[in-house]
Amino acid sequence: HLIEPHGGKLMDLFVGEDKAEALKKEAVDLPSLDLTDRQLCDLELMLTGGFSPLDGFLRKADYDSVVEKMRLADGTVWPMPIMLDVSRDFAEGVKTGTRIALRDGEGVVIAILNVEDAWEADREKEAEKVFGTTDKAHPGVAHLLENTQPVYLGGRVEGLEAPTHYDFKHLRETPKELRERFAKSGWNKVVAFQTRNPMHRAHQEITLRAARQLEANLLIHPVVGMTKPGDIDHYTRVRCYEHILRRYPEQTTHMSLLPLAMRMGGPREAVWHAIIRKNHGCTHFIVGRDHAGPGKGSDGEDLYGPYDAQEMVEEYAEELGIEMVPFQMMVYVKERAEYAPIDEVKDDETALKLSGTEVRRRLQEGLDIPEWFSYPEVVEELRKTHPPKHEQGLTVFFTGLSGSGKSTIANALMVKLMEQGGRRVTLLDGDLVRKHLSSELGFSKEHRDINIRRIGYVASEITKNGGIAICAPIAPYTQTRRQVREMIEPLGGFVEVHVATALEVCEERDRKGLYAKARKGIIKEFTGISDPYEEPENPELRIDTADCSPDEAANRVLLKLENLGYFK
Ligand code: PPS
Repeated sequence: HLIEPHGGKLMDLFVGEDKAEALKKEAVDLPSLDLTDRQLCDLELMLTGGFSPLDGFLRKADYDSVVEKMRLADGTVWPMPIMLDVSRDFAEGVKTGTRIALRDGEGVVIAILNVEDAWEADREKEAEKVFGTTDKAHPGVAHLLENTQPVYLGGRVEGLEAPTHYDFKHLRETPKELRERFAKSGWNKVVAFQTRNPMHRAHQEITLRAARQLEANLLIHPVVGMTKPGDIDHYTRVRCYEHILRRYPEQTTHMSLLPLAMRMGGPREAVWHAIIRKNHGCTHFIVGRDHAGPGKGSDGEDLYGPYDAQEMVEEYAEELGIEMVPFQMMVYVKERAEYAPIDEVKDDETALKLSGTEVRRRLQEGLDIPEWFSYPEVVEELRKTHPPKHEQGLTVFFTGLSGSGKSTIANALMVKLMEQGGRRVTLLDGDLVRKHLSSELGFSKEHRDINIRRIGYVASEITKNGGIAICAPIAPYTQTRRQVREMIEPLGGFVEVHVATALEVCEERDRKGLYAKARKGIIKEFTGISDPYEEPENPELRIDTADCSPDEAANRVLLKLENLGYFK
């Protein structure tokens, strides 16, 4: 006998093959919505019963109650609002009774939503109640306030088919499949471990201790849907998990992947995680220090206390049914050569730990990560996807006025890099791009922004694949340059070089005769003359070509790249 699902019944919202065929035909004439990755994650767990007792997206009454009281309208504990957010345009004409075809990224109809409620919510209030703050440094809050569409739809959902995954198929199991596995293997006490990070020895220690204490089996249940921006991608993580799994006693431990979109909601999220694990047939759930923590707020203070999540799960323990296994932070005690909870370390002992930030730094610099911290095969796996800086891709982004010398320096830099050899280099010069990528664009703010985003996109792909992209557009707008930086920095290096040659000097040179034409009004919207140029405030490097030759300038860029660690 396995633990009861939340609310008493494991939901399965799929309609069955015959009805699915009929619904697919009906869907052709229905309004249809292409779901975001996040919505698709929510829908998948709803359909398979991971979100039992939900039978669809929250209706208005449930939403209000969840936000205010952490309960569905019928009183069942439910901490996280799950609605379908849509634009006002889309919502126009949608009313009670409207049926909407919900499609995945490839246009396949996954489910049909029967709209029961459509409303615009007070999202500041939702943030305050659900996340305890409106600080956008909190990723869940930022998503809610900045990237969530204004109209919420709620109502029952009919599932046609599960969203397709091509990766790690053999490791993905629905609540039903996991329950069947547990039943078959006679696992009636299972402790689940939630994670969004690679697992190192401290994590293994926690899970082993929990399983031993309880004499229970262990489920490693990592999130592979969406985690905190900047996290290590799930492909790398799953390969790491596969390595560490071999280090567990045989027959005791199982790993399964959870397509959850996390909100980093700390305490409320911990309660949600517990419910999801209960639905997957687990009897116990590990909650460690700072569970599902969003990090620090914009004031530099932690958004939640380290054990807030444990306290909230404890508060609801009775109603949840799944038992929490709380853990202190685990540290390596040097003198004992073993791990221990931090509160069990004696005064004369040395507690060792490495923060996630420190691990990332060591990967970046190619520095040692000790064996007490992580198994060598796990570290090696991480090093493959996180090579040291000098093996990573990189974008050098020049910005400056027309005639400032961007192209000349960019060319010289490219040639010098080719001379060094060993790196693949692509030059995305302003004129070149306008010929090949942006030939239809003019020089309005809108068109310039499109142009820069295209350059940014191409550069991000080059960077992601380990090459060096050299860009040299004018790129006059700060915000657009920031967007490009944000797009590229997670994938490799981004070095902004402001070619700060003064307008008078550029105009004096007037190589292409454009300034003369701009002054006469023959060319409109000309940067510096009749169009703005916003100077970069914090570029990695600023060069004025009035007092240095192209050779010198390119050399300064090379030295800067060296200084930032991009060469060995
Ligand atoms: S932007 O703002 O970044 O999209 O501009 P960019 O793609 O770099 O294009 C700049 C080149 O186009 C020529 N040109 C103009 N520049 C600025 N303003 C106006 N109105 C304009 N019209 C044509 C100019 O030759 C620029 O090349 P560079 O190499 O910068 O001199």
